[in-house]
Amino acid sequence: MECHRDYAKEQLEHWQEQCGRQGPPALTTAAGIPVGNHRNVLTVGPRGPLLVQDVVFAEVMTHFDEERIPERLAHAKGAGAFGYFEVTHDITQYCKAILFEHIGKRTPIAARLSAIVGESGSADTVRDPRGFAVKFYTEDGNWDFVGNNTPIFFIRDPMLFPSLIHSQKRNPQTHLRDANMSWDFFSLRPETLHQLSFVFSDRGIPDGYRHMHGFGSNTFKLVNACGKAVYCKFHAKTDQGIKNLTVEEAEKLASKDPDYGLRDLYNAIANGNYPSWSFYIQVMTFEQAETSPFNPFDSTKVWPHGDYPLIPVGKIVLNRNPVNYFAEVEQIAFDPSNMIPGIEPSPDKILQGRLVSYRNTQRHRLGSNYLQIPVNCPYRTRVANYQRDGYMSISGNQGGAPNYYPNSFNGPQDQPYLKESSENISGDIQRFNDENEDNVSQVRVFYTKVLTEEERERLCGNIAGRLKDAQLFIQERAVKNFTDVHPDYGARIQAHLDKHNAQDSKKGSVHSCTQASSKTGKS
Ligand code: HDD
Repeated sequence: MECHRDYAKEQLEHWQEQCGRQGPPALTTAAGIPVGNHRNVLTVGPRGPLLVQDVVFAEVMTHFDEERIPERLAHAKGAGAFGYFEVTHDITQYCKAILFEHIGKRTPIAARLSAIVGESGSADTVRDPRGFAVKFYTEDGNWDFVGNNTPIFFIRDPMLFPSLIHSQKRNPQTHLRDANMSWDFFSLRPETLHQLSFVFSDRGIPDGYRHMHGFGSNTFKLVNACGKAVYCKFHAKTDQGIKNLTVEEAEKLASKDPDYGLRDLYNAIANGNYPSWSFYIQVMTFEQAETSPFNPFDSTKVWPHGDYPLIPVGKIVLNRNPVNYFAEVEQIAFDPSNMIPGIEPSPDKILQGRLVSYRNTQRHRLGSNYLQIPVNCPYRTRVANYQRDGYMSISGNQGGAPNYYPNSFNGPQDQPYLKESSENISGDIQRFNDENEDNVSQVRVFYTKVLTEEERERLCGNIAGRLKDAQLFIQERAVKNFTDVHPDYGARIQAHLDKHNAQDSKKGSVHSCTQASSKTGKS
C-alpha cells in the first residue's frame, strides 16, 4: 500500500487537532515568566529607539542567533524515525547480546537514514551512498548499528577518511564541488573501485529511504554465552523491495522536491505503512578467517554469500515519526563504539578508526554530555560511573554518589563476569601499506556476473558523466583502473568520455591542462 495522504504537508493541522479544545497556552519566556507582547519591541515613542530593558526581545533574538549547531561533517542531511526490532530466529549459539535473547523479543530503536556528501539542505535524490544507522535501546545499554546502504566502503585504511570526505566536499578556494578533487583521489586509490562501481550503478540513487538495504559494512565479532567468538557481517534487507530512481527522475525531483526522501518516509509512517527490514548475519569462524583467500577485515570486500550464507535474525520496523526533528534527529548521535556485551570489534582497520572518531565529533557537535540528551540516553538501563560535570549536565550529575574509584561508599563496581572475548594477535608494529592488495577481483565479479548488460551500460555512462569534468590526465588514470577490473569496463567508460570530450571541443570548451594528459603516474 503506497502513501495516500500527504501528512507531512498537513502537520500543523494535525498538531492543532491534537491540542483539541484546550486553546493556546500562555506565552512565557524561557524562564517561565508570562509575556504580554511578542509582536512589538519596547521603544521610546512609536519611532524608536529601542530600550535595553526589553529583555523579552533580548531573549528572542539571542536564542535565535544561537539556533544552529554544527551540521554533521558527513551525513548532514537525513531522515529519522522510531520503532522496534523483533527477534524472529535464534542466534544465541553465536551471540549473547541481550536483544537477541529469545524469539519474539522486541527492543525499541531509533533510525537515521542519510546521504553522505551534501549539506543539511541538499537534495535527497543525489547519487551518493546512503547512511543506515540504527540505535537499539537495550537493557544492557545502547547498541549503535552505524551502516550504509552498501556492503563495502571506499577505503580500507581510516587514515584516508578525512581526505576521502574532503575530496568529495567543497573546494577550499572556490567553495564548489570539484570533479578534479573527487576523481584525483578516487583514481589515486584503486581500492575505491568496488564502492564506486556500486555507487555509479542503479543502486546509487535509491527511491527514498524505504527501498534500500542497510549493511554494517564493517566486520564485527559476535560472542556467545560460553565466550566463543566468531566474526560477523550485519545485513538489513528492505521488505519494500529495492527501488531506484533513474538519473532523469532523480534530477527532476532534486529541483521539484529536494526533500523527497524525508517526505516519503514521514508520509509512509504517518499513513500506517510502516517500513521494515529483515535483519541477517553472516558468520565466519576464526579458522575460516585464517585461511580465507581474501582479507575478511578489508572493508572494500564482501563475504561471498555462497561461502557465508545469510542467517536470519529478526525484523527492524519503523512505526513512529519524530515528534520534533531537532530534538530527536538532529541531536541523535551514533557511535559504532557503542557495542553491548556479545558484540565486539574485529581487527577491521576502518572499524577500529571509527571507534575513536564518532564520540569526538558528537562532543564537538553536541557537547560533552551529549549522551544525556533524551534521544541518546540509554534509558532502559541506569548509567552509573565516575564521569561528572561538563557543560549541560542535565540529569542530576549522579547526585551524591562517589566520583572516584575505588571507593568504600557504594560507588558502582566492576562486573567481572563481563570479559571481552580473548583473541591471540601478534605481528610487527608498522604503518602497513595495503594500497596494492587485490583491488579488482570482487569488482570484476560485480561487473561481469552481478550486473546485466543494460546495467553495465548505465554504470559506464554514469561514471563518464561525472569523470568528464576532471582533467584529462585524471580521466586517463581512472580509466586505466577500470580497465584493470575488466577491459570492457575501461573501454566503455572511455567511449562515453570520448563522446563527451568531442562535444566539449565542438563547443570550444578546452579541457585545461591537455599537456598534463601525460601525467598518468601518481603524484
Ligand atoms: Fe562514518 C557519520 C556510516 C566510515 C567517521 N558514518 C556516519 C553516519 C553513518 C556512517 C551512517 C551517520 C550517522 C547519523 O545518521 O548521524 N561511516 C559509516 C560507514 C563507514 C564509515 C558504514 C564504513 C564502513 N566514518 C567512517 C570512517 C570514519 C567515519 C572510516 C572516520 C575514521 N562518520 C564519521 C564521522 C561522522 C560519521 C565523522 C560524521 C557525522 C557523525 O559521525 O555523526 O564521525
